[in-house]
Amino acid sequence: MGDYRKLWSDLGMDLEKHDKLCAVLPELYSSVYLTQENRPEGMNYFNFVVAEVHGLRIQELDNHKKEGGKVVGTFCVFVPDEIILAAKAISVGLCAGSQFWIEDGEKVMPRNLCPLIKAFMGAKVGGTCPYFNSCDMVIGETTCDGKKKAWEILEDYVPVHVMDLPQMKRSKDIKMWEEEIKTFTGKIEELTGNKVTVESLKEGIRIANAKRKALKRLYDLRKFKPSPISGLDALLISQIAFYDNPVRFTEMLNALCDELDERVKTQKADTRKRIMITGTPMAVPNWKLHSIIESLDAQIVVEETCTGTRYFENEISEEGDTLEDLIKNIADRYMKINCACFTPNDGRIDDLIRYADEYSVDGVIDSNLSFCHTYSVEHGIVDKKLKEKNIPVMHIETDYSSEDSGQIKTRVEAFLEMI
Ligand code: BJ8
Repeated sequence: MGDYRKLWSDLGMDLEKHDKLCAVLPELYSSVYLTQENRPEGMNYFNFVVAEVHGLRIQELDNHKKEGGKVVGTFCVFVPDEIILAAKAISVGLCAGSQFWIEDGEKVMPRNLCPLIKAFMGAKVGGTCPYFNSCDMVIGETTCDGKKKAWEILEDYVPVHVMDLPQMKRSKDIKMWEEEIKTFTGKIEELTGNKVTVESLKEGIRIANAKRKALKRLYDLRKFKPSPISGLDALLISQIAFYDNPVRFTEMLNALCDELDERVKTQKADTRKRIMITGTPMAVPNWKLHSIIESLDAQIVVEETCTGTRYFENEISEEGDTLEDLIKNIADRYMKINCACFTPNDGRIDDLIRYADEYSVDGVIDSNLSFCHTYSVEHGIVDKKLKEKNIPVMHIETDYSSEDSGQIKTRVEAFLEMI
């Protein structure tokens, strides 16, 4: 990575603390990722993106801002990127997945809270995330209680706009979500000084749909036996999708899929168990569970999470001549995401049963970040419904620390033997 210290300092970051983070990440990445054998050539681009995660991409954001553009941070797959793209702003996902940020997060948040929330708060409070410090505004949402209340604290550090996400999916809720997207559009127009037009919104939809299509293509390739790409690599690609330039990302992912198309023609079957992960999102650099599972005789072939299928399933229709039409299409697509914040959330169970079949899954691991009540409570239903279909399932509750890694490994080993 080049020298970006001036850039980081101009962003108001704590350079000394940030140096400590920069010392940990490359080591973690090489031990988890670069030790994998027979990785596709196309992963070199994603290696490069990780190597430059606090460098080149931040430089791109800075250049965009110097030309008068705005950067918008998000924490949930319900925030419609299409609107941000239509207003010529850049959207970056800010969910944080490292234990490094927990200590600072706990200075402003209770300890018995989901690590994802403590980590993103810590990244901002400690001044160690250049993405956060590049944001002109961040978008919160009323999903779980922890996030909902975190926005009130975060407002002391950065302008926040909160989208009111319904908790049910009746037609009046979908209508309300449409109204919420309209308010959000006004807010983004005000921030950027750019009007969202039918043309610019159609272009935003096209860019986001193309990214979804490429991710779907990758996941379809994972249905082959064996999958031509590790679960670790697929997870990394999904994580990068949240902050890379979407057009370049789509192009590079399609190039990787071209390579995988060839790979599936020559690979041989193996004995590894095919695992589906479901549950809470895994924000970068949370590779803990994937690296444990794939160090055993198993391959992760699909993630029913927001860093997996929930991010890309269902495209948005471009049909319509007015902003009203397009916003309705956007609301319809987003309300198909099956997050445990909704009640009921039967769509998630249907997805799990369908994916188990489509991806020829041998077993499901329901992975839950500690203190995430919605997903933890929903595990009871996941467990019951999957067992009714004779699909083996296990539950893991964990955080970002490595203290329980040995114990998780033993439990997963036993599960793999059992299936
Ligand atoms: S659509 S999963 S990205 S809310 S922060 S709910 S882990 S306690 S992230 Fe999410 Fe949107 Fe739903 Fe997806 Fe639990 Fe933690 Fe809350 Fe979390």
